[in-house]
Amino acid sequence: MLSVRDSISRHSTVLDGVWNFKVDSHNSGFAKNWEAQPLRDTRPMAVPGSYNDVTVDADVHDHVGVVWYERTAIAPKYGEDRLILRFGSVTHEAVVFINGTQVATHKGGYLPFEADITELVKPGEEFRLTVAVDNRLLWQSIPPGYIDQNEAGEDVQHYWHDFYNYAGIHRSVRLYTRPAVHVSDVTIVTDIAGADGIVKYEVIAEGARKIAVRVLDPKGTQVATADGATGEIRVSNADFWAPGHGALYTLEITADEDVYPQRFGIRTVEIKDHQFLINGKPFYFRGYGRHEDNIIRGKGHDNVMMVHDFEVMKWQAANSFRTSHYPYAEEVMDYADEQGFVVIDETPAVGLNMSIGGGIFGNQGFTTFSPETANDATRAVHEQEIRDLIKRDKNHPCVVIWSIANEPETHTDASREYFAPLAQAAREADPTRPVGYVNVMISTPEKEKITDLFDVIMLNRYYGWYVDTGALGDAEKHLRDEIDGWLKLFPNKPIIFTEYGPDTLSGQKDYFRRPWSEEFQEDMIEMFHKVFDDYPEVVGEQMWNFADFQTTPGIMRVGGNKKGMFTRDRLPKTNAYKVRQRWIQMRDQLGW
Ligand code: GCB
Repeated sequence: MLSVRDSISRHSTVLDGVWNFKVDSHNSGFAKNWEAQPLRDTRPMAVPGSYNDVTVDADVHDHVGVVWYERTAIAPKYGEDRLILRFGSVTHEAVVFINGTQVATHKGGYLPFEADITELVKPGEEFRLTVAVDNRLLWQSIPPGYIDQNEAGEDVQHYWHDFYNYAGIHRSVRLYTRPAVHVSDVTIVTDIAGADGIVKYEVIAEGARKIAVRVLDPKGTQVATADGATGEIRVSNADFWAPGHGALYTLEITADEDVYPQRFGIRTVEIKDHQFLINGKPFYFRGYGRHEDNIIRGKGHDNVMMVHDFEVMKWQAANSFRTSHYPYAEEVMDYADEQGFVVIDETPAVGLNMSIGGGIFGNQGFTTFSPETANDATRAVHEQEIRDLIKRDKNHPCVVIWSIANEPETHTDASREYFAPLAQAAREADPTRPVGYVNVMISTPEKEKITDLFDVIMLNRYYGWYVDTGALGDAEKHLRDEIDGWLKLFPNKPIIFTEYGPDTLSGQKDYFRRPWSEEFQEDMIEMFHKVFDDYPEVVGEQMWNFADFQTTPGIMRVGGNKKGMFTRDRLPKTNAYKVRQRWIQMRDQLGW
């Protein structure tokens, strides 16, 4: 889905602010047609944001089910154009009403959706916008979960991913106008020929009589034009997008009356002899798995936090991150393009593994893939998530790998049956980028059954923490053995470590450098880095996690997951300085 962009033919307004809010305590609002009237007995709620931590009311924080948001707005003048209401994301399911009439439903908490509301409003008149938001996770949602009841008969949500189930209207809500005949999609694929860039484009604009494009360089100067819905353009002496160099061109598309500016970067991505090449040069990933997580806002997008996080990552000389474990806000992807950050873009398929729980161990008492648990319907939802993610993010030069799942079950025949069509779907949706999934510790090379379907090996490993706890000598041996095992089976696939690191309580000091201390984090991370440096096939280190983050409570978590390089308020743990030194050195040696 195209992002909202202003142009001569498109105008947008943002509907963020303080909305009315109401918890549907008995999940009976739909039956009672709450949308038909203005909501009664509401309380204020900020949009965008997760609602959970905004109030200090457990009935809001812990509610399982539906909450309602509402506001009024004035419809703008849109003449012959269409008026579109667009949500960046609503977690996890949304039903949207205008003056009581349903205009959209959407499942999946991390991708955008929109509705044409032209016929339901009148320019200059006020209308009521009501959004019912459901936070429930079930076996047929991505991520999955299930609900049972406690002794008091209340619903209890269970899920298997290690981050708090924040919910709400997480990203901006916009109203925008566009002509009835309009650009609805564009795919841009680039190549490099010497000093020139090759730009292939394909525009979809149903009903358009004439389609023309022009290419603007990063300074905004027109450098090429072409006619037609598809074409190939040569940009001579191009300014290539590269890690650390966010050079962005614009393909300005005109389809009859509509003008849509699509940004892109000219760059190539390729895997060759276990190397990961960007613009033909070996690239080494330095960075982290991250979360959209912050104090009070939960998963609500916030530009202040976004810019700050990138500043912190740059301070540390990181060059990349993974959008663990779901698609991030479009603003983040745009900013990564601009800042020249390299991104592994992940679907929300996390927690599809009944052999592990929040943390890593513990059989969950279910079979992962079965007619009653993750089944064909789950897979269809998962496939849609893959397709929709690729549709949204395909033109971002920052995205270099699609990660179709995090730590799913992959050691059974059922898992191969589940994943083979999904790997295929990702390749169909984007034949130009490498596809991978992120592998869990228990899926060792001897047991794992799906790596041959993918281009890269992405490993989350916790030697020294969940196994060999505190015993770094043993941990190192086991880590080396495992890498050797992968190389034997797949000598030509690059390996990226997408998670490693111990929980570390900021301020916990220890002469004996034991687990949970800041000293132990330094030692364990240093051991991993020493091992990585011995293997040219290891082409990336993304530690877990950029910052501490919120999880469900449990005996493995103290106020959340503490594996951050930084605290939840983004202050450095001791290890951050050490890693900074290493990464600055690497940046100086390898280029960005
Ligand atoms: C993992 C998961 C991540 C967890 C992490 C941990 O392997 O991918 O979501 O937060 O381990 O800290 O246990």
